[in-house]
Amino acid sequence: MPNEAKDRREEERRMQAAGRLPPGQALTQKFPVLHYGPVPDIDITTWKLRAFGEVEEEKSWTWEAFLQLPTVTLTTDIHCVTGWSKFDTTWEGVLFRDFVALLRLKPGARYVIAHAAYGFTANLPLEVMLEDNVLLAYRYNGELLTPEHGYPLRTVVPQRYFWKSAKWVHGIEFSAVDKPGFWEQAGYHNEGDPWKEQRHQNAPF
Ligand SMILES: Nc1nc2c(c(=O)[nH]1)N[C@H]1C(S)=C(S)[C@@H](COP(=O)(O)O)O[C@H]1N2
Ligand SMILES: [Mo]
Repeated sequence: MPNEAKDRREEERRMQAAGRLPPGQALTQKFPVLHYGPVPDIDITTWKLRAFGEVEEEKSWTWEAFLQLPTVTLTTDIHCVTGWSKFDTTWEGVLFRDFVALLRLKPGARYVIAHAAYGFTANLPLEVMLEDNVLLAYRYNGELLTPEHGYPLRTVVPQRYFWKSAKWVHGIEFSAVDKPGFWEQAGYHNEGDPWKEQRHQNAPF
């Protein structure tokens, strides 16, 4: 085995032991691109982000308006269900929690459904989305997202497998009932916690 691969395996064992690399994951230095279907060609002049569902009043933001919102930058690890993890990815965007503070949620709001290009959706409980590291992200390493990685806007939910981080987001729905998203309907686990290895629907845990 070449030294590089050996070093990586060693690093993975250490990171697993240290509780940083979730079970069954391997480290990558690259930034793989993964999604179903083509990369959408988004016209930023007509793009809007719309918040709807269990809100007292629907709101929407043009790209210009969205850029006015206060942002945070955070560096976090991401974990894809296909088995790669990437450490120390740096994202800038609006903290989802701060975004929610701009709305008046109805008391029944319990789930968040991110709506993206071509009808793609990803669902999560509101309480997960309100954790302190969930972003509506539009910069990666200081640059606007590339089209493949979700330009103009994606969710970033580091504590779940990366399929829950929807690219090309244009709608945030608050819902009283859960609505399994695209990958969840395709057989992936509804919660998708990498620390519990919740990969597939029929996982024994
Ligand atoms: N709109 C949309 N977002 C998506 C997907 C998709 O198919 N469509 N795939 C998800 C999956 S399975 C993964 S692993 C991540 C990959 O993000 P990346 O291409 O930026 O690495 O995007 C997620 N977001
Ligand atoms: Mo994925």
